[in-house]
Amino acid sequence: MVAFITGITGQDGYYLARHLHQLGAEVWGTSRAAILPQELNFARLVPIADYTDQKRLERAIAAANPDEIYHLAAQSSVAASWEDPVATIDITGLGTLRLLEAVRSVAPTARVFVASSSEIFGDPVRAPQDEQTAIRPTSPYGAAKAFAHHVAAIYRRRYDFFIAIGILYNHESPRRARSFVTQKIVQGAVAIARGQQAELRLGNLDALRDWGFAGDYVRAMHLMLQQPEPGDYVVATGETHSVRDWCKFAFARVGLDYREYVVRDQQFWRPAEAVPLVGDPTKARQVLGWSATTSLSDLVAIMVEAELSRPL
Ligand code: NAP
Ligand code: G4F
Repeated sequence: MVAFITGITGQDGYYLARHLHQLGAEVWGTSRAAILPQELNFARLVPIADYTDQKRLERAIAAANPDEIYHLAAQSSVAASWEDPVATIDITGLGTLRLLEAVRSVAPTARVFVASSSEIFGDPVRAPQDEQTAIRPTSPYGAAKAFAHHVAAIYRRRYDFFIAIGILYNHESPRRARSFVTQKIVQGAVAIARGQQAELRLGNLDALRDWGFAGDYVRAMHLMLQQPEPGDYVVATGETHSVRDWCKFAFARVGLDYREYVVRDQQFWRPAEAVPLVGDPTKARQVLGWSATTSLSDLVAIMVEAELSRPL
């Protein structure tokens, strides 16, 4: 089996590539980087300097001739999407359409996974959300993912392609970038415990999310492409936690009380969510036999331990 991953050096690309490799797949992956990290040395790198270059993508997919394509490449930060909404729509939204057009040209029989997001629900009408919840995004990133989600469903219907859509809720790991709140808290707590930092400035501590472990979520992506029919799946834990819970767990893990170090900063504040983003993963459990296996406290422990053992 040949798998082609866009965004292989991202958090999910890393875990997915390793998972597929363990399952015996030949793995190809795109990146703007010139080399892959050592841990991905089994994979074939497809350097892509510019994700708007559709012909380059077509040539790469044609060369790999993949059975499965996982489309992960995106500008994936909600906060950054407010800084550069046009680039976000281009890469995250139109980038998905370019990928689907490349599939139509050179790999119409490949099975395709498209990464959608719980951000498509924006300020949702109800919690938990499922595959039928109304799509009404509230950020440029959410709008870009809503476009990607719709166009993937349209291509599935119009061309009868096997396209699975994962409505992914927040998932984290030691590979998470610091621009996301979980890694910011973990790295902040460790730096404070080491005396390298005095305080940690955060936005809304009461923001509620459904946080899982990336290693669990990539298993769901693969399972979606092994089904007899393509479909949409919410991938989530079904549990709600706050940013404050992350602070509590992460600081406790290094022997500190977060209340002495965390400072509220308007700069990182987003509008409060009336209804929390939390997913109902019933369909994934029933159809894919998938469920999240890592609790929030275990996830925090994995990330704190990884941070403590990173070379200084
Ligand atoms: P990530 O760590 O940000 O990785 C995405 C990769 O896309 C990057 O490593 C980057 O690879 C590539 N990319 C291409 N164009 C880019 C651009 N203009 N700016 C920044 N990166 C660009 O994301 P992830 O957490 O692995 O998420 C994988 C997919 O799932 C994404 O589509 C994301 O939107 C979606 N998703 C993630 C979550 C989550 O909680 N992690 C939840 C819902 C949905 P190179 O730098 O190597 O080119
Ligand atoms: O970690 P975050 O930046 O992730 P966010 O915005 O939920 O987006 C992530 O999950 C989405 C799925 O729902 C993905 F589609 C997306 O690609 C990405 O992976 O923020 C989480 C929460 C927010 O409510 C934010 O307001 O944390 C709150 N927060 C509080 N203080 C902060 C901070 N977020 C960041 N980044 N930095 C802060 O200082």
